Amino acid sequence: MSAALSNDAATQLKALYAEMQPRGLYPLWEVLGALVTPQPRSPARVHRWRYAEARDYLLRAGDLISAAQAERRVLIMENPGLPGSSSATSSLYAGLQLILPGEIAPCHRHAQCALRFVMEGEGAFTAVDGEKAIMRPFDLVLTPGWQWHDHGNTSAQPMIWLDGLDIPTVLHFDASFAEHLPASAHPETVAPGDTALRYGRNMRPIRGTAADRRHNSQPLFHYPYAEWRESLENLARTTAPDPHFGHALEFTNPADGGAVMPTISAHVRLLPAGFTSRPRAATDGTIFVVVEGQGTARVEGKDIALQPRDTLVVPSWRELVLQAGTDLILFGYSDRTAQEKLGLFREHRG
Ligand code: 1HN
Repeated sequence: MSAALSNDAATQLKALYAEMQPRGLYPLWEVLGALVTPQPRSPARVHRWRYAEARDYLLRAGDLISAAQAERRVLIMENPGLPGSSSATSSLYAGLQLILPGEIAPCHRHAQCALRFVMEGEGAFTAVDGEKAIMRPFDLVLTPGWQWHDHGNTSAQPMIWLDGLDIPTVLHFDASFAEHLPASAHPETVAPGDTALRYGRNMRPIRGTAADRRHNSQPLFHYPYAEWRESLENLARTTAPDPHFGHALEFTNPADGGAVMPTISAHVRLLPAGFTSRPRAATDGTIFVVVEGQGTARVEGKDIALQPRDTLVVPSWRELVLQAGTDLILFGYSDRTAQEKLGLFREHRG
């Protein structure tokens, strides 16, 4: 407020607030500055989870509770600035899921969109509407909203992946629905790879014909490491790195050329050995996974060492500088596409 209140007015206002409060009425002028900030002021913090540490706790949980008992055996990576929220950023969730040999995580579906980014193990599957995606390290697998999904591990090793979901976003809109399939696994509908052949070759079955069996809004759900890594390698061989991103590729939805899901954007980037990015801040708080290499993330003057399989969260509007010691490959996901649809996304490139 510009001019100070008299003591008398201040006292009377206090009494007025106390009288209004039981009726659900509050003075905006007391809180306006905190509601409409000149810049984002996320309570979320920059945080890194070391993979080896989290993995150890996850395996210990695996000795005590089965995937079937837990429904999903997951350690939530909760942002220390958002306690009690089960959130990594204000809009997105991150967790590490373990499925042991022989286990099944039962079939369900929910309004929330999910991605899986494989950390270790090979040969377990996520089945989406009854089609298995056989998972290998650093594959991206989607379970878009309301698509049936179960997980199973028919391999001989533990399988661990990162789950990324829009749980806080759906909670924000009070729009959560979920249901279980009466059977623990969805009946197998087609052989693994069928969707990639039908919808992943810059072609698709003609709409409404007998072969058109996937959702029109997002038919694809498996983006294999072998494919994205080759594309990134080609960029690195043929193109100068972008000063802010290095070599970067976004995963797209072939239905509309946009982000993989309505609320989540996902990308990979390769920073060549010795590269230091220009500083950049963006409104989409981002969760990164280190795929290969070593490097440093500098945020707010603090250096965070990055090792393979570590998870790093950088909240909205924190200026990030990435330094690559060796070739550094990162996977990242954020709510950028949701913000773009709402006209909110902004970035600052320094
Ligand atoms: C979920 O359905 C999975 O299907 C993993 O694997 C993590 C976290 C919150 C809500 C639903 C899964 C989840 C989840």
